[in-house]
Amino acid sequence: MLKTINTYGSPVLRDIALPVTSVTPEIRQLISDMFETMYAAEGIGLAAPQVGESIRLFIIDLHPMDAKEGRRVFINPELLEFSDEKDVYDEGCLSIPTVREDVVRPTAVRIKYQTPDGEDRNEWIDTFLARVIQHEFDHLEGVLFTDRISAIKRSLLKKTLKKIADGEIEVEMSENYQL
Ligand code: GNR
Ligand code: NI
Repeated sequence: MLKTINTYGSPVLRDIALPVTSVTPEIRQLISDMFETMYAAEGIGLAAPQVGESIRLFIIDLHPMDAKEGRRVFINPELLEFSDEKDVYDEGCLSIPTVREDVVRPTAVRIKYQTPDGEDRNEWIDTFLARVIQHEFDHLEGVLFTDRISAIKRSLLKKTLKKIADGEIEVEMSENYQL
């Protein structure tokens, strides 16, 4: 089932999400719904708070067109270490439609998380995945990428952000997507 993506101004995007205590059938259904929703919205990542569930879980698929292998699920993630090296990328967010801005972040991170099968993983990630992981992790802390740009750039975006908050700019959903 497709979920509605909450946009800028929705209070749930500012909440600190709660840990997932066990992977119940409801959580498995949520994960499945999140993939469906993410593909329909043509995103490469989605955090549970974006679909109204304030729990510590996000999904990523950097290559949605390349079948199922790219699907990643991160439950109760912790970012344990960051590279000193940083880079810049023009980020977007499904919850902030039409807005893209350069965000500086560490190039690599160490992430500890659980899989849906209850396994603990600990990985050093030094590819573009590290960028998306940090963006998604921020959602679990109530942080949006627009919080990480300069005050000047943010003030230039103020009108657009207000329009999004007022429901005048909506998330585009693709009409014919493939699961
Ligand atoms: O689809 C998305 N693209 C993206 C590009 C650069 C950095 C992060 C992202 S994640 C975003 C989907 C989204 O809003 N996830 O929370
Ligand atoms: Ni986002």
